[in-house]
Amino acid sequence: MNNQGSWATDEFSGVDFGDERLNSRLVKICDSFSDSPECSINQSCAGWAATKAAYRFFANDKTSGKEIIRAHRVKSVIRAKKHKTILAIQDTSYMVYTKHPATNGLGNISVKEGKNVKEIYSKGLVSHSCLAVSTDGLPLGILDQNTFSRKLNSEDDKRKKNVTPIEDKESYRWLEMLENYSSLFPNTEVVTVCDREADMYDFFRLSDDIGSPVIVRANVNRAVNKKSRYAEKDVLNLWQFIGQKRCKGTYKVNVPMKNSKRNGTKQASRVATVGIKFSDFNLSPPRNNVKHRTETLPDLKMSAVYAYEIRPPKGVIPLEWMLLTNLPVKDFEDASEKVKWYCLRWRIETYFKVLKSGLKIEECRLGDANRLVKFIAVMSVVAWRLFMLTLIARTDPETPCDTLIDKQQWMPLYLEIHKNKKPPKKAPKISSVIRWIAMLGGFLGRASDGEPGITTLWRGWKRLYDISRGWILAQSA
Ligand SMILES: [Mn+2]
Repeated sequence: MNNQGSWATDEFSGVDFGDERLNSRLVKICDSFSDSPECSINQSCAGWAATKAAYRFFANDKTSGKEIIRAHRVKSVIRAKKHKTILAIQDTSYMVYTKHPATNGLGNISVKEGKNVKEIYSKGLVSHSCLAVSTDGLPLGILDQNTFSRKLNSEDDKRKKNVTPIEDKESYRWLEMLENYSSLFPNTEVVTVCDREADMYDFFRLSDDIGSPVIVRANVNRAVNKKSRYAEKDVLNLWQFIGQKRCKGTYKVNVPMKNSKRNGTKQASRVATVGIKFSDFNLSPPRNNVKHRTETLPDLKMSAVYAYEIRPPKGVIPLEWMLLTNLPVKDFEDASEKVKWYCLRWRIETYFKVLKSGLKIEECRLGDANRLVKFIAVMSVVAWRLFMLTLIARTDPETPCDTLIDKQQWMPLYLEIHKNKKPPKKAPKISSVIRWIAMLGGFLGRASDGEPGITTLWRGWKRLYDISRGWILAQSA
């Protein structure tokens, strides 16, 4: 497709690999991938020359995943600036490439054993990303990405686990990323949201030190409000301490459908009512933190917000979150806002789903881990864009669609849905267009159907691609 004025031209206007041809190749690759999501490089790039150029791009030493993400981040920061508060959601995804034994440089990753996973160790890459999301749920872009091959810990490393400073551990990735993006937004409040893996004293301390707040789901039932770093009598653990507080009100949470192929769990979507308790508390440094040897580690003033499902339906795992934050939690309104923001953490899970089940990045054969890292960076931006388009219909429904998608897409889409009624001169609004795309994917749009899901939309996008290609061919005939 014609690259002039394409979204990728704009998104990567600041990219600099030190070679103009590589810069424009990135735009071409991005456009072809977003025109035909879920296809291999060979299918996406029209013709042999373009395919060869794409392979050369990923193999070139001058190109890097870091530069791809950096250029995209500049635009993400501009998008974020329009918001008073944004959420920076960090999470790790494991890209499994076990099916491609010929790929060089992959590390070992462990995958939880489940119904369909027999082998616990697989070959693949670890990708830690930060997705910026507005407080009404619109994905604004990737703020940072760190994709790497994991070295399997030796027995020796395992023994030293407790004496290794955080800077030398893999979990340092959470801190490093927080530090990297926190200074980019002078006038926007950035709240970092993480799951239980980030429940680490060092993470909270860094957050305090640099003044960049976090919300993290608690993993450790630590003793709270201690007076010293040593064992104490009569101290309460976090869950006991918060459990004693009174419920200050209830809040409704939309729990998405759970359908995990990996361990075979299935759960329908539901609206859960959660009770909310909260309190301030002092978080003490863990006794075994190696930094005790060289410095005095402070207690941290934190708040805990506890959300627990009231009357969960039979057979479901009740929702239960203990959230830790260094943002002020003075009343029920503050507390429920933190729960609302934590719910938006699901965005990054869905985003990874777009990347893996939608764009099928685990099927790419580039033969080398370094090339895959760059490929994952490009696809991450393509996935962000598709994900943003499907959600903007909910946050900014009135936006004219032509500010976001090509005429070559919405025109044939209109004709397909309206059975060749003449298309309007003015571009329809984005919420209608997204609904039509969902209908191509099998969405019936009845009152009881609610919002179309990401899988339905995905099927729709793929069909739209074919329809649009046919339409362009017919126009040029
Ligand atoms: Mn995680």
